Amino acid sequence: MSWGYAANNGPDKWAANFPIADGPRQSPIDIVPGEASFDGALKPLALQYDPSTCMDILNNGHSFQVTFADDADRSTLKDGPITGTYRLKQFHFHWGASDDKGSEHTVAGTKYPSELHLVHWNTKYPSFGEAADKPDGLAVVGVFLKIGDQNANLQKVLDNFEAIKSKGKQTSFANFDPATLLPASLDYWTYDGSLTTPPLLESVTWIVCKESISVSSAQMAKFRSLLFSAEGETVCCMEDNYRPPQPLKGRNVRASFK
Ligand code: E5Z
Ligand code: ZN
Repeated sequence: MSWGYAANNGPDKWAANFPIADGPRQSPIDIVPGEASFDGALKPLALQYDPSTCMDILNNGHSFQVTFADDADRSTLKDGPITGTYRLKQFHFHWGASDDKGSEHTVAGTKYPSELHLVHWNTKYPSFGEAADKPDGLAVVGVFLKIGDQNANLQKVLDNFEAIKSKGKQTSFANFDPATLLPASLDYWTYDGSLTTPPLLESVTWIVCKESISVSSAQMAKFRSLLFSAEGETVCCMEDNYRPPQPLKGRNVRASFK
């Protein structure tokens, strides 16, 4: 059986096939602001995104992802806690069955309805696949979603959901600027972690934004209109596709802000 988020193949079962699930730097974590150490040496994030690198939207059966051309340094992340240039590969979300849960990271135990992940890979390696299992291979920027005003930029993505309802479906999506999904402040917490889905590789420098972005409850409902299931299979709504917080195991969480 392949991994998922159901009782029989969900986060509690992943360790059977992916023993790194119990490793020293797993994600997500509960971020306790009072225990994070301010680090004045942390640089501001330098994000440079080219909307023309946006390619398509895919339902991969675990989430939906917007994929970017990563064959040149056109959409990049630099500075912050990282060294060198990381290229944007894709962004995706995690969410709940209702608005009271769904984020992967939590802040002092508080869950948000959803969490956006912008996934970048270190160009000191030749490809995403080569970077994905290196300790400094990936950098993921996490952004919490809260319920509030409808998000007009996110709506551009949601307007394509009819075409990607079931697992394996893909549709072209051009000229989208992922920077329009970022909060006004790029203050962040950072720590060394992992992919939050199998293969749970311990290769991610996590950069979690302090400030959340707004989304309407109707937009969250639209996330839940997607399906985990492929066409022709028993219909299964895509929801609760998040991993809960994992043990910190002595790791340091640093803050870019006081
Ligand atoms: N939720 S997340 O941001 O932590 C995240 C981001 C990216 C992936 C998963 C979770 C992802 N998964 C695809 C499979 C993968 O990209 O990681 N492939 C790795 C290739 C590899 C061993 C290289 N495997 N060596
Ligand atoms: Zn993710």
